[in-house]
Amino acid sequence: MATCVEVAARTLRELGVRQMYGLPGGEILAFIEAARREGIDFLLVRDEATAAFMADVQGQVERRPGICVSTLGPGAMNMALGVANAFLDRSPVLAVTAELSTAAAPYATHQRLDLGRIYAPFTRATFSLDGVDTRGKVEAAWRAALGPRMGPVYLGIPRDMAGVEDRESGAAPPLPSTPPGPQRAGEEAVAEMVRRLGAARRPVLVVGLDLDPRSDRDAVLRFVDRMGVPVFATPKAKGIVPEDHPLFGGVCAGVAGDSLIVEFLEGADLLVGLGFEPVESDKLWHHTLPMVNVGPVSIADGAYTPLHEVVGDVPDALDRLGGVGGDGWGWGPEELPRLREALEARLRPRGARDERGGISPFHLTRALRDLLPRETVHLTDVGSVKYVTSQAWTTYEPLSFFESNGLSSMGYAFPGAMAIRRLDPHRPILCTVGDGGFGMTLQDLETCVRARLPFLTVVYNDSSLSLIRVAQEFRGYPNHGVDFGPVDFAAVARGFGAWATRIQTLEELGPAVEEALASGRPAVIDAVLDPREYRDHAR
Ligand SMILES: Cc1ncc(C[n+]2csc(CCOP(=O)(O)OP(=O)(O)O)c2C)c(N)n1
Repeated sequence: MATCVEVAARTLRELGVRQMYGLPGGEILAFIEAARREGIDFLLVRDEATAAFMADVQGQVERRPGICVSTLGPGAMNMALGVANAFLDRSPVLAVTAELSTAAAPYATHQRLDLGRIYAPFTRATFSLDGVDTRGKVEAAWRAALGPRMGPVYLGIPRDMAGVEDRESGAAPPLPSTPPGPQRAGEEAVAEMVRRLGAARRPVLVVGLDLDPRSDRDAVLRFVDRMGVPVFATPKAKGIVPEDHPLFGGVCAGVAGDSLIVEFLEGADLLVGLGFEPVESDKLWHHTLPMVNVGPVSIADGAYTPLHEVVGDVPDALDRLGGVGGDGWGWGPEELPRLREALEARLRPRGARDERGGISPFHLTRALRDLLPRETVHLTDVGSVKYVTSQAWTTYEPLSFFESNGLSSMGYAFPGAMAIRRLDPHRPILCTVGDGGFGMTLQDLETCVRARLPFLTVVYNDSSLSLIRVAQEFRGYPNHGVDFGPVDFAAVARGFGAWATRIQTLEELGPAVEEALASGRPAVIDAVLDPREYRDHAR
């Protein structure tokens, strides 16, 4: 007979799980051992949040749950950040933690936290195994992570489940491990959308994270071409519309040059979301401007409801919207190019460069784009760095740009790059991260060295929490509590066994990138920045 943890591990294996990320404590060892015996690999990382961010990015790419594992108490609390990120980035994740032994729970207080309740607000469902119907519970957890809207699910394993023989109660009927896909959208909803599109004079399209980047893409591009109006992408949908498309306007929702984009959106008479998800919008234009949406699930939430929604299978719905559009739109031929020029001017540094040296973040981003292949997967961290990279880095393919946006958490990009490398040993990968964000995750350079996960990280190093420094300045507060001392991240990275160098000028970038890639090792370029242009980007 199999124990509860053995059944849990076997079920995961049968669901196709091949790897998990985490950091153990004694209480979770039996589960990790059962998984090992099932052939599920466990990658030890140096912080549980790293494990959860990795599971999140893997989940986004594979559209099936990534698995992160921690012990109870402190490990579970550390992991919570990455799980919360998966919740607001709509990524399927199974977050497995140990729980207090069920026998001891009524008496023990050491490390006792009600993890199910702690995780509940930022997961789709929570489960705790008790040795009964374990297969059904693990399958239900898996299914809950997949939809209707994807997200993380919490699975607690009490310590004593290692020795408990599992039994089937016969009460839980087996269910398919994937939920059904979106239904065909209703006729009336589609007809009403056709009417609204027909009545619009100046519509724009907003492509968002609720799209399936693989299966929805072709229909979205056909729709964009049929409409023939400006199209914008939210950060997490970057690449679904190639950014050299003549109708592409820019990245909307809280990145560099946002006020220019919002002004442009205000000049539209209808925002047409294609899988738009309001969780990406850090402002309220989706609420204050007239917005309709076509998506796989409803985006009505709390007091927010779009003017009209078509909910269901997206490619089918878009194709049924027919040959809308034509020559009648009220957009002048110069309006989109004018926005693109204004955005470019907003991104470019103005005036003389700082005589103390330092590289322009905009020019650094563009130079990296020129140096790296078109299909590079770029993961960027939160901060001013994300503002500039999201707007200035051109993305051409779906799933080739990743950032934390719903939660906007620092410390995401580096683990995300680790996950991409685990999934694909060959694809070019770039991780861009501020010195603040890198300081939160750089210890996992050692994991990259140990597990042979080579990729290029470029640190946008300005010894400051720049985005917050700019916000402080805008509010008229004195500089206080936002600047770090200088760190030589190249020296630190070498200490972890990585290849690394430090650059002070843009001319040094090309040779540095070449050497970094030739090294075949995890590589860090510590780029010393002149961050003054960040002030303009934040407007
Ligand atoms: C975990 C976490 N803590 C705090 C914040 C608030 N925050 C947003 S951006 C930012 C500054 C990031 O600094 P850095 O990584 O150096 O990037 P920069 O802004 O300098 O480009 C902070 C503190 C956050 N988003 N996530």
